[in-house]
Amino acid sequence: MNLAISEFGKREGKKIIAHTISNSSGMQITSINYGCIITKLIAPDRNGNLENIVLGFDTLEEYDRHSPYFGAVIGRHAGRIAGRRFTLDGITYRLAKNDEGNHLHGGLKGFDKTIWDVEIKEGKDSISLVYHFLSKDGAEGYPGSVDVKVIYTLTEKNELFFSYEAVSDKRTILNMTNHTYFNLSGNLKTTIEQHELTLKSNQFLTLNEALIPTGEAVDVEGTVFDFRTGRRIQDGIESAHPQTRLAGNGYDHPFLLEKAEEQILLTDHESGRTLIMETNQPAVVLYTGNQLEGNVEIRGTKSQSYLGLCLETQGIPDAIHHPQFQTTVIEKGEPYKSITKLTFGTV
Ligand code: FUC
Repeated sequence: MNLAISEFGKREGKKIIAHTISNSSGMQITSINYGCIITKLIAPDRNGNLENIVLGFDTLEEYDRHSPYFGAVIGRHAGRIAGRRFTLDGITYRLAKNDEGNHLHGGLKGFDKTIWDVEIKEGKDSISLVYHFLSKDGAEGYPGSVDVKVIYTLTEKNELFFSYEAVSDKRTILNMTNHTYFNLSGNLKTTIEQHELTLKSNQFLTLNEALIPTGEAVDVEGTVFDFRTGRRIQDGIESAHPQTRLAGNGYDHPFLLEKAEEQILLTDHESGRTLIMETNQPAVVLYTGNQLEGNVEIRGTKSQSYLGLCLETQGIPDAIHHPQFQTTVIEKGEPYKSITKLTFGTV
């Protein structure tokens, strides 16, 4: 295992540092202590070619101008919160407004726009980056001071762990995830339309016009939301299903995950790259980059819809308004722990 450190830029008078961890197969992750953003992830294809498989930039300015959360950690609460308010223990909290009348991905200065402390931990066959920061009581409108850690670990076995640990000094809501856009073709050779996804999920959550869960969980059976035996992303893009149409011709939906091994499998048959994801979280939001078109160059490639897809393992978005779903409330002093293991391979 190897670690390289470089300066990425400056923010709020502080140096932003990029750490690059690599293993002996050539797998490599670069992340910065601004938003815990994963700027680059390099993995071998079936012939051993090492290429980048995520959307990212090489400067902070590009992240400021063009990034719909590329590679960033999301918090305090992933997804949209309806009406940007919620009531907990009789108190109504008003959250920052950053998505029409709603609150999205933690607000105006969410965890994705925060400068984090960083420490390096070296294991026998792994290296971890431990990012830490204290989100103050009232930040973006949320109650409780929350002490947060995000840990990225790369191992010799081409595994990457995303772990999130937190503890609050008040009862509050918390739902963290990572917003990496994957494109397994390598160096953005193609869009993700031909990527095949397999999900151990029997139900998905329908969305309203504002892309917020309606509260209804629907069986995937007989729909383009049925990924249980594998399905190309293209099916949902071309589908006339009102839910994929509403999401901008694609997916932007939470899927409820079964408790099982290999819950998520993404395959690019062209390059042979595969990604397996396993999580302790109840859901994954599949976002297929439906809004990625724009006059933006991403490391020399013009951005377009479906250039990358996100697999955001997390709790249920807007769960605070839907008591029938698993809660995202955390108790005072109770440790929050979310973990997702990503394993990269080839076929
Ligand atoms: C995703 C989606 C959104 C949004 C954004 C950039 O997670 O749920 O609709 O466009 O992030």
